[in-house]
Amino acid sequence: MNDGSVERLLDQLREIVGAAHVLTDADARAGYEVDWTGRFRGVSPAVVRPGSTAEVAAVVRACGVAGASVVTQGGNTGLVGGAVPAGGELVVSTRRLDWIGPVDAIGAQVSAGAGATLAAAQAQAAAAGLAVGIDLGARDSATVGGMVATNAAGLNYLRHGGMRRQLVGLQAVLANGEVIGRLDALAKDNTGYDLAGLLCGSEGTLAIVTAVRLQLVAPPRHLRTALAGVPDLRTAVLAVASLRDAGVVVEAAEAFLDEGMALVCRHLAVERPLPPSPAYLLVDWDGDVEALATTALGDALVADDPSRRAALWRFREAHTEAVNRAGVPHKLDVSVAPADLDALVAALRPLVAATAPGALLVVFGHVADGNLHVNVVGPPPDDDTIDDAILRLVAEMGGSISAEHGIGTAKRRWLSLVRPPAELAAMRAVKQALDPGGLLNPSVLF
Ligand code: 2HG
Ligand code: ZN
Repeated sequence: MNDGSVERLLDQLREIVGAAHVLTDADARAGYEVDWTGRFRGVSPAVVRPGSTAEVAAVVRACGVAGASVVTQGGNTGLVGGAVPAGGELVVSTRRLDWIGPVDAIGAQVSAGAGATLAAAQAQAAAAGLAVGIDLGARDSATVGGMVATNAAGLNYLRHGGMRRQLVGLQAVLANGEVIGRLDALAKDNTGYDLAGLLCGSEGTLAIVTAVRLQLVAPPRHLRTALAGVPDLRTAVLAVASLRDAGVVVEAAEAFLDEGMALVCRHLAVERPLPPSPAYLLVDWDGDVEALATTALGDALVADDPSRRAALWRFREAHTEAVNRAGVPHKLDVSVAPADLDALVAALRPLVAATAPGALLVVFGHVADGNLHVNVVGPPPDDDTIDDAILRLVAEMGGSISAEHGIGTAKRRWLSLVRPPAELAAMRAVKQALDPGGLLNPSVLF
């Protein structure tokens, strides 16, 4: 687009959303042009902040006519560069779509605008004696629309699944400006293609999600947390399996390694809570403390009140910020069969030592899901040699190159490692059918 047509488009967008919600000033745009880690950046002609689904539709129509592509951004907590204007796109921010409806206590459901944060949805559910089945560290910023668009997973995946499982319905704007979807309380609907399920995890490439309707869950009654040292990740996986086999409701099972514990303790300026151990398991379960006797966990620290539980969780949740403090991280969010986790860690250490000598390797994640967050700090942000080596290793082990964060712009190069040509062709055909002009998140996924 030349300068004149950009100016004409921006004038139209000001008409639609109001001049105050079209940000063109470099300072105002800055926070939308870089991701949370600082690794992924772009420059956008403007950030547009629509206040309703109708405004989103009008924005998309105007951009379509002008041939200006857009990237949709919620809380900008994604970790694969999928919400920054990598190709100079216009940013459509959903943050003003932050309404939350009343909880439907009979159906245990709630509707919310795409820009409502997870924390706000959690608070609304809690006030009605219910809970959102998903929780994640970025809860105060992550938006429910972004979480649907990326099919976010988080800490309770083993218990309640990912965002697709919570989704009753949604409302979305297609690339042609049409609004599709439903937000009603219908528990069952099997009338053809599941478009909500398709848009969930499509990373903004097929439509802009403007509202969601979520299934809520009963909150745990006696939530307890244990933190224990373990010799390896297999021991952690087996402990979770024995809890499950004993009928204990496991709500979360997270693991991290000693390098991560040391880094987090330095970052938080606190003492180690336990004697050093090769690995640690943090487990949440709903039930009494005797449940732990079914496992081989030794001297576990156990907490059952919110503040002591939060103190134990801090050692796990602070990993992301502690890593960021150390430098701009390369984040590889991978999964393998839970039985292969130790083999993956054993292969990672020499691989990183050889490929990125002197780099800091921090590994943690959702151990029951076989999902490790491999963080490497040291190589320059735009050098993806280490990413390539790790993703190839994981693919050779039959794993996934993205367990939960998605492909974004960060992993496009490697998608063909895990998705065969026929599947990639089917995905492209869907993209072509719904967004033939390549208007929506053109830098993402393919
Ligand atoms: C988590 O599980 C998030 O904490 C972030 O998925 C992971 O920082 C990371 O690599
Ligand atoms: Zn995670």
